[in-house]
Amino acid sequence: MENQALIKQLQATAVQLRCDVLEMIGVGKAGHWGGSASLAETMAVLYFHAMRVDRKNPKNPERDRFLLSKGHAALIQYAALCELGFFPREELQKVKSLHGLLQGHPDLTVPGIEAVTGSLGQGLSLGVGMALALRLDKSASRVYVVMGDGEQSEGQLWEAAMAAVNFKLDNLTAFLDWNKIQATGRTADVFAIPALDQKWKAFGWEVISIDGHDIGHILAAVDQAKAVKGKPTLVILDTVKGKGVSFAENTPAYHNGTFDEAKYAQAMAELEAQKAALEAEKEMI
Ligand SMILES: Cc1ncc(C[n+]2csc(CCOP(=O)(O)OP(=O)(O)O)c2C)c(N)n1
Repeated sequence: MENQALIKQLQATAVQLRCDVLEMIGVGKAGHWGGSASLAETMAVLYFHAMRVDRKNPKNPERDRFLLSKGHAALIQYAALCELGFFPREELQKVKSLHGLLQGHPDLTVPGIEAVTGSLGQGLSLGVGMALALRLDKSASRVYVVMGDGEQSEGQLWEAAMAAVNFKLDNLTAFLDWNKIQATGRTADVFAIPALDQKWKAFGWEVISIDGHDIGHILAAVDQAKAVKGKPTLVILDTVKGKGVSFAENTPAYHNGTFDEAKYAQAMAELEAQKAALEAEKEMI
């Protein structure tokens, strides 16, 4: 597909994923809008273009592995898996309910989920193990791990960062959703870790810093990471927490916030307007 058309299509997918997340949160129930919305473009690129996934056989050995280390943002992963047909759309209405398939954090009962995640700091360790196993199996599959910036204060993560370099895991690509806000406030105020890019470089990783809402940048970074030999790659995504809904952007309250009826209607209207604008642009290509 011509690049411009692909970019437009993935932009529209990202907006659709945000709509699905908002629908899952609904009115009057708390849900992780902020850290889900900041990831929409990355999830669109990974799930709808870059990764090999198989909805009919989710455990296909040739699939790429995806781990959402910041598992509290599960809603954006559920949205992607649902749009790809891994489970019926009705499940989105039952999210976080007692007999629903989809719970607050990724769980192995959900088709397409590789591991239970959400206890922050652990996903990269899982990714290292999977990448090592795939290499032993001489598999061409790759491992993708998404971490948060608040999550960077977890010590286990840095142990995994060293192990990945020690084992020269060039089949591992990690993403850092640098949205600058964590659960209780600005990451810089809660637990400051300056110069993250330099820290990862010093640990021996290839580091690529990009605009995390620019589909073209994300596509290029994924390809660039595949070409790196002998070491893992970290893509730092400069993102806006809550992206796509004006009043929720850059607002710690929407880390795990609630939408009342009016706010929900406004949020959905903003997303629908973005969808319509993208549709109109698509016709001009
Ligand atoms: C080990 C652990 N400690 C605390 C929490 C509670 N918690 C859930 S989300 C969160 C903040 C995460 O911030 P960040 O990694 O920046 O995620 P994002 O802002 O992208 O949603 C915390 C502390 C947790 N899930 N796991």
